[in-house]
Amino acid sequence: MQVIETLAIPHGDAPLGEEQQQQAINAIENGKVIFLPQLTFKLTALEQRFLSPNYVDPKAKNISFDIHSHTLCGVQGSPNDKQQLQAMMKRFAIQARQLVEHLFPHYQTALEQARTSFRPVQVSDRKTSYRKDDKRLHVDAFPATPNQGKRILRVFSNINPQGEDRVWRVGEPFENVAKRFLPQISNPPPGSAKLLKLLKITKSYRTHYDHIMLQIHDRMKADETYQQQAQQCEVRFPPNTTWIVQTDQVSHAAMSGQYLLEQTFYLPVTAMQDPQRSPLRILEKLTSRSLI
Ligand SMILES: O=C(O)CCC(=O)C(=O)O
Ligand SMILES: [Fe+2]
Repeated sequence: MQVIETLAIPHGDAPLGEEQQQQAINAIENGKVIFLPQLTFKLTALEQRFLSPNYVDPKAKNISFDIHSHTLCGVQGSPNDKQQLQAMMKRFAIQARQLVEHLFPHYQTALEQARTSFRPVQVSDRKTSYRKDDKRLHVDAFPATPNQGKRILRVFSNINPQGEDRVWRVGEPFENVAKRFLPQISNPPPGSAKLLKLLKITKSYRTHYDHIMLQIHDRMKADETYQQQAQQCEVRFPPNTTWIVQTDQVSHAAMSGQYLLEQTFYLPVTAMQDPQRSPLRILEKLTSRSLI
């Protein structure tokens, strides 16, 4: 199975032909990684100093930025450092948005821009619990931020200055993952979603869809046999390249690499060219019930 779709576009704002736009939307909705080998995010001379793990709060694994509230989290440094880091991440956020709007004009009005992250910590050195360990194959699901069926679309740029690739493994199609793990998943205890919301453990209501996606995420990561034996392939993203993935659908694991910028978007399923390809509709088909 081919997991990568390579698109030769030199700039995020270069006009795309109808054919290239169709290629992009088909690839992303079919669960492929869109790889843009020519698309580079450039740091200014002053920003080069941020290519160090020293600006991330040791308790956080990355620095995150919210373009709506203009807040930076997980950062340590002088007010000047923080201001420049924020400017760098904002620039990436704006470029990522332009890129996605150019590639997928169909999504433009429905896209919601979520967090931007800068990941300056070497992935292979990171020690965490299995649930938080992104070196294990998983599909994304966020415990505190239910997305209620919306798609998670992420733009990544490797900005490593030492020639180091970002190395991923990409696993089997979502429907196979779902068929494998669904039989193990039971309903949440009655009233638990309301309680989680009341106690502010979740930012919004954890729908049945969110419950299943979190369970799939956790069970994939916890299953050592699955990690080793599931169909998978290694994918390497060299420095100065960009890639786009719907990480709720594409089983992935980040094995090594340092210095990555990432932008998350949410997209309602109804904005897709073919909503039947979404994890929500696939899970609804497999469970024969409505999940949101
Ligand atoms: O940091 C990376 O390369 C990807 C980690 C991951 O699993 C994600 O961002 O969803
Ligand atoms: Fe992930």
